[in-house]
Amino acid sequence: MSNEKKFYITTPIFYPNAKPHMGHAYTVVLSDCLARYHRLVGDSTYLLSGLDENTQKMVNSARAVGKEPLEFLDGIASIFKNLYTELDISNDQFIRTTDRKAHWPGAQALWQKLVDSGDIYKKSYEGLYCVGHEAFVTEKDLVDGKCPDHATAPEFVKEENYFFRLSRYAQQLREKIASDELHIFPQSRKNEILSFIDKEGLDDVSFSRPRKADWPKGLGIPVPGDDSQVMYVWCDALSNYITALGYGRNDELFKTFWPADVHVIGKDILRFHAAIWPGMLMSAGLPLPKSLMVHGLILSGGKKMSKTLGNVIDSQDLLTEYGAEAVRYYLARHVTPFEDGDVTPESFKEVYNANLANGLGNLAARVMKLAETHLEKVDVPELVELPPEYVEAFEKFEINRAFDIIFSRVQALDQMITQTEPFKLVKTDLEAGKKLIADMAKELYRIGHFLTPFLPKTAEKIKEAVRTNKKPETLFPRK
Ligand code: ME8
Repeated sequence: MSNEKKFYITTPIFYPNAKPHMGHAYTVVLSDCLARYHRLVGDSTYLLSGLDENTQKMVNSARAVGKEPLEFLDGIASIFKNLYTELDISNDQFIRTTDRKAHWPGAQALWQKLVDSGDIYKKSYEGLYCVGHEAFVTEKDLVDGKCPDHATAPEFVKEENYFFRLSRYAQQLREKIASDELHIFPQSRKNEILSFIDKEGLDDVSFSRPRKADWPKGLGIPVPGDDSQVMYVWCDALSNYITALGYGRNDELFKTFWPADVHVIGKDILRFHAAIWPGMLMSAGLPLPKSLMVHGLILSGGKKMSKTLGNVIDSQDLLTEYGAEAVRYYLARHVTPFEDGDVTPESFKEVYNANLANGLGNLAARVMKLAETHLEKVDVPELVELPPEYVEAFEKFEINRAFDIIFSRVQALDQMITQTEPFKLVKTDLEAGKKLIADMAKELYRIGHFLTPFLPKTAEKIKEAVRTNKKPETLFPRK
């Protein structure tokens, strides 16, 4: 099925100031489903994820537990990596922005391009810095003097910084977004950023901070030519999308995979990705990403689930209780990607029992029990064509819809068994009964195939069961 196409997909690089939670699991599961889908259709696919490490938040968290920042980072990084392994995330690379070999040369090369374009200048600046956002905020962003997202008061900062001339690119960028050259999904987020540009324009951005005396060596990328300054964390972080491909050091992957086909992000970081990042790329004369998939936020008690707010649901608890496939199932199908949604342990259990234990798992057992009893073998289809509406849903990043399409086939097959009663038919018309059962087993095989992007292990077990004509072990025990 190979068609020589490439697909480069990225997740945000996360702040390692605490353990990952369901929100992070959500982004990486959606990204992984997309990556696995593109591998399924034969695209040469690259999935990147990682950590955004040169941050004040992380230093504060490390010190709060009495650890050295770099040591603290290694601990959190291994927790993230374990989560990815458990969730079966097929990332090709895990980039860390403290990585001086993989990340720093590219970030500095990109900075130099911005300098060469005349887009970096020095100015003294005073403003309010929200450590939670790792960004300057203004009075009008605050409620009762506090950042409403982080429930903390910003710090007043007065310093001399390098600035990036983002304002220069506002109009050009507006056109690229309006024309979908940079395609923002969903439409509502595209409108949001367009109206932001129209109302407020794009201000130049503070792009460096004075090096903090209490930061350890090895944290913070020095500004080329000025060691007293480190790159602003968002400038450093956004560049990961190209440094990971070897930009500025060994271009091979970069040439193959850039521009990104999609950056998957949460709506909280839309402006950084829809304004600052494309601005940097334009300044450097590099192609823009083709699209942004901007998903909603997972809420807990009606508020954004966040480490800073302390209302997280630990993905580990659900993983231990239900397993990775169930967590992937819930996140990919039952959280609507483009809206916010509350996740509760109760709803998790309900859909698990209804759709996995009693639904898919039970169906596979029923069909394969019939096949094993009445057939010698099943001729599995050699080439399984993907339903066009499933392909279309993936192309629009409507991952839950693609998943629903497969589950409607699960239901249809279930109904077919109930209506046609093949276990009775084999008694009255053996050949017709066997033909019916073989058709059902083939449909089960196709369902297995279509499930590959979402539930890779279950998909393989189902296909294997049909291939070997054997009822599989219980796929999803009732809880
Ligand atoms: O913003 N629901 O890192 P971060 C859904 N380092 N997704 C959520 C979520 C929630 N409640 N909470 C977090 C940063 N996420 C920067 C990014 S990229 C160059 C730098 C997911 O650790 C979602 O993808 O705060 C969100 O955009 C991202 O984590 C923010 O992660």
